[in-house]
Amino acid sequence: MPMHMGFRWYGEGNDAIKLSDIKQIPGVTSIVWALHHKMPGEIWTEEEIKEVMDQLHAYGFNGDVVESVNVHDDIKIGKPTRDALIENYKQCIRNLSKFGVKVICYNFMPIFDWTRSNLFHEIGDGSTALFYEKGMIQDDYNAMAKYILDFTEKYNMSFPGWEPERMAKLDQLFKDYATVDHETLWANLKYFLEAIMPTCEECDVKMAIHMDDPPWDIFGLPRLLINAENIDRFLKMVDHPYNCLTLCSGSLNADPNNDVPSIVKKHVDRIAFAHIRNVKHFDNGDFSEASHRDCDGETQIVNIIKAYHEAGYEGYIRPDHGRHLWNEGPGTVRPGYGLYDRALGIMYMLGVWDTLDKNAGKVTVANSN
Ligand code: DNO
Repeated sequence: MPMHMGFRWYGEGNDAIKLSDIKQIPGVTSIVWALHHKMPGEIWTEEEIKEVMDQLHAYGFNGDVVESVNVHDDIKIGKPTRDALIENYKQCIRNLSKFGVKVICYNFMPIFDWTRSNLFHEIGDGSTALFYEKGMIQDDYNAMAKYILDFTEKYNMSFPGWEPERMAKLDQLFKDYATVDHETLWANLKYFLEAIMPTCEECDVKMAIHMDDPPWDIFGLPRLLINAENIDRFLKMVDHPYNCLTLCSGSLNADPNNDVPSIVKKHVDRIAFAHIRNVKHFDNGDFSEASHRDCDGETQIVNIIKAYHEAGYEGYIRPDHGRHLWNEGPGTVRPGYGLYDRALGIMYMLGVWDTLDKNAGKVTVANSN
C-alpha cells in the first residue's frame, strides 16, 4: 500500500473548490476536512459528521483525515475547566471513529495558529503567495490580528484558528496565558495527551500534532513543536503509537536550520500525516511560500519525498499551501488553498514518487478514487 494522497477541502458552501474539481487531480484518494463552524471544545455530532462523509463518499473519496479538531485554550492554559473539555474531545474522537476517521490533525499553539504578514504577496511572476515579514510580527499582536480579521470580514470567510469570537477576546487571552511558559505548556500538552490516548487506542484514531508555524515564539507566547530536539521530546514524553506527528515541512523549514529529511527518516513510524510545502528565505529573516519545485525554495522537497519513499511510508500526505495562480486572488480563493498550485504540487510529488518506484523496480499502482 503506498502513501495516501490528500487534498484539504473546507466544505460545501465554504470552499470555492468543488469535490468534482478535486476528482480530476490524479492520485487523490483522501479529502482532508473539518467541521469549520464548530468552536474549540464543542462536540461534533454524528449527524454532522455523516453529512460530510456522505458527500465525500459520493465522489469515491475517503474522509480518513480531519484537520483540525482544535483544542480549547483552557486545555492549553491548564484551567480547571479542562477536564470537561477533554471529555468533549474524547467524544469527538469516538464520533469521528464511527465514520472511519483514522487521523486527527491538531495543534497546541497558544492563541494563534499559522501567522503571516501578507496573504497575497507578489512573488514576481504574476502569482502571489503567503509571506512572513519578520519586522511586522514583533510586538503588536492587535495589528497583526486586525490585518487577518479585516481580510476575513471583507471577504466573508473565516480561518480555522482565527475564530472572530476568540479574537474578540485577544487581550483577555493574552492575560490568561501570562503564566504559561514553555514548561507549563509542555505539562499541559502531556496532561491532554495522556487523558485521550486510551480513547484513541480504543477507537483506532491517531492524534497527529501539527508543527508550530512559524517555529519560534511569537508575541511572547511559547511554541513547542519547533525543531528536531523538541519533536524528540514530544514523542518520548507520551511514547504511545497513537501519539503522532503532522510533519509540516514548510512550518519547520521557516527556520532554515531544521533539516526535514532527517526528521522524516528518524520518526517515520510516528508520522501519521505529512504536509509538503516549500519555503524561500531572505537574508533578513523574512520568508515567502514557494512552488513545490525543489529549486524554488530551500526545504529540500525531493529529499523529503525520497525519505518517505525509502521508508515505505503508508500514511497520509497532502500538498500544503500553494501560490495563487491565474485568476485566483483575494475573494476568489482561500489564502494558500487555491486549486491550481496545489494540483501542480501533487503532480510534482507524484512525479518524484513514481520515478523512485521505477528506479526501485516497483510497479506504481494507480489509486482507485
Ligand atoms: C495552515 C494549516 C494549519 C493547520 C493547523 C492544525 O494552513 O496547516 O492551520 O491546519 O495548525 O491544527
